[in-house]
Amino acid sequence: MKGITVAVLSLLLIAINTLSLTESKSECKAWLVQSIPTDMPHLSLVPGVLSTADVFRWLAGNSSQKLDILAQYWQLVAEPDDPRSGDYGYSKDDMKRFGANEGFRVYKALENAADRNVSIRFLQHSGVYPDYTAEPSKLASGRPNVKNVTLLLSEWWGSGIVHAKVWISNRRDIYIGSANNDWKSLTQVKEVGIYLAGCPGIARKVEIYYDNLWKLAFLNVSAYTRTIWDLQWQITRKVPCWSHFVHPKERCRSPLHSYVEVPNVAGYPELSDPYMFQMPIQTPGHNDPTLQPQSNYLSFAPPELLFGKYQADEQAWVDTIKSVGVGATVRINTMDWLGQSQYTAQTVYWSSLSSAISEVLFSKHATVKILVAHWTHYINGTDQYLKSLLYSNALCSSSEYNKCSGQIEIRYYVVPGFNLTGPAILNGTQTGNMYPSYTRVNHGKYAVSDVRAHIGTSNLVWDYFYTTAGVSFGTYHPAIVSQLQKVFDADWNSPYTVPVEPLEEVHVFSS
Ligand SMILES: *[C@@H]1O[C@H](CO)[C@@H](O)[C@H](O)[C@H]1NC(C)=O
Ligand SMILES: *[C@@H]1O[C@H](CO)[C@@H](O)[C@H](O)[C@H]1NC(C)=O
Ligand SMILES: *[C@@H]1O[C@H](CO)[C@@H](O)[C@H](O)[C@H]1NC(C)=O
Ligand SMILES: *[C@@H]1O[C@H](CO)[C@@H](O)[C@H](O)[C@H]1NC(C)=O
Ligand SMILES: *[C@@H]1O[C@H](CO)[C@@H](O)[C@H](O)[C@H]1NC(C)=O
Ligand SMILES: *[C@@H]1O[C@H](CO)[C@@H](O)[C@H](O)[C@H]1NC(C)=O
Ligand SMILES: CC(=O)N[C@H]1CO[C@H](CO)[C@@H](O)[C@@H]1O
Repeated sequence: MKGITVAVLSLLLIAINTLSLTESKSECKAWLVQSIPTDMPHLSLVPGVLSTADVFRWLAGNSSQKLDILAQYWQLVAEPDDPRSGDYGYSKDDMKRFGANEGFRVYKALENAADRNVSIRFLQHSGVYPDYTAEPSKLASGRPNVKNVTLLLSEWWGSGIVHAKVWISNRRDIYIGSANNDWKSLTQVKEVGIYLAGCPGIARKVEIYYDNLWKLAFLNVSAYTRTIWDLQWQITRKVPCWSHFVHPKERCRSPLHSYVEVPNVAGYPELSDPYMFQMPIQTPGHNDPTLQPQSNYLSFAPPELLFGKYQADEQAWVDTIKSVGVGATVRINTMDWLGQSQYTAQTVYWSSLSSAISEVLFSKHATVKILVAHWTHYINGTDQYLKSLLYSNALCSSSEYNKCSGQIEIRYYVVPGFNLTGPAILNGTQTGNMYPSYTRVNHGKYAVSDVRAHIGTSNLVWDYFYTTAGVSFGTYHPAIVSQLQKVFDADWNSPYTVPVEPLEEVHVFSS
């Protein structure tokens, strides 16, 4: 058993060395990518950031051999004439003003790639009402070069979905970020991602994760899942039988690529040395004249889909927070924030990120700025968790023994028009809505310290790290770090944010 582990590890090391050699000769380029909702005239634009619609069109347009897409759902083509749609009842002029044509153009670029005989794979969750998987099915229909698969992670983890948004073209060009394959994600929702062009070494690694998900879709779920007592999270839940949450004696052999074993430990502990790839990346959107090789990483969720020595997505977020220098600032942007689970049968209490934030507040005097979305589908309970986090400011200055001068600041991001969303006509009646359903929201998921940038696909809620498919790219590249800080600051300093107020302090023993 030990011999096998050592052999696997040395193979891994050889693979890692080969990767860094080939990659250092390559011309890997990275750009930050955003979608900015219409009608936000007071948001200052950061130069050199690409638009999601352009990047999606280019990824499809430049694809000549292979195109792999991971999506939660598809709604690239707007449906203002479908009474079941959240787009219903808006006029052609309205749709044009909303930018719906950008989604249509991405769909056409995919259709063209399909017609060029590019080998295409679409893997998605079941999609959303009313279209579900209509778009990928239509693209696959009658085209043997296009494969589409629906993967329901709830069958594997009890709850959870495919939530990663990833495009890989020609095994070298990649998008990772928050944007769905939805016209609204291009012009009505605030999104942040990264476009990596000419980066075969990174693409190959993301493709392994893609292949793992593809494989899951064809395995016999009942043969490969167990219901277990999860020692770490203190709930009973369903997991793949190779999960490290399953006692080693009952664990099955993983049909996927293997991941480092940590004996005598339940679950997936933090790795002291997660795999980082050292390589130079050009940043044409924000020039870094030095072009030194920097440390970069990928991280994945849920942990049962990890391979090699990659870290779990939760660790990559925690390590990004903890990467902050003494007296420096961490910026965190998310749609949802909860210190617990959202969709599990039993509720998990989850303090991983808030603990990391309070730790750097105390020990490093860090400033932590957090932007959370406030919109139509805002989750109840968010405000209480944010206030509980803000209470660390009171703890920080609670005693004369404390040498703590950090500061947590939290703001809601309120996209104007968020409370006037929905179909224009419902049951034959004008609703007075100004924008279609599921629009006008800050949906990006990233963190950036003074030294490290992390761009992900997951909301900051337990489920996204333990039952839901998510991918992040992270880097210590100074140009990417500084440009991502600028993207955050443009939002933070805009008129579209509102401070979250701390709880009133209650003095109990005032003698
Ligand atoms: C290919 O990508 C480049 C940017 O990387 C872009 O300028 C070009 O328009 C794309 N080509 C097509 C056909 O989409
Ligand atoms: C499409 O590609 C496949 C495999 O790459 C090839 O076998 C097939 O002949 C191609 N079809 C056309 C119409 O070019
Ligand atoms: C799936 O696995 C279950 C449990 O091992 C078994 O009973 C069933 O026959 C399998 N189904 C298929 C299609 O192989
Ligand atoms: C959230 O709280 C509001 C106000 O108390 C209530 O109207 C709404 O139904 C709640 N939403 C959910 C999903 O529980
Ligand atoms: C929508 O929200 C804005 C800003 O919070 C508020 O001023 C306005 O009154 C709200 N409108 C409706 C219809 O609720
Ligand atoms: C619209 O009509 C349907 C069927 O007639 C009904 O079930 C539904 O509740 C109505 N919705 C609203 C918002 O009135
Ligand atoms: C899983 C899934 O969505 N499959 C669809 C793929 O596309 C074909 C059309 O070619 C549909 O028939 C499938 O239902």
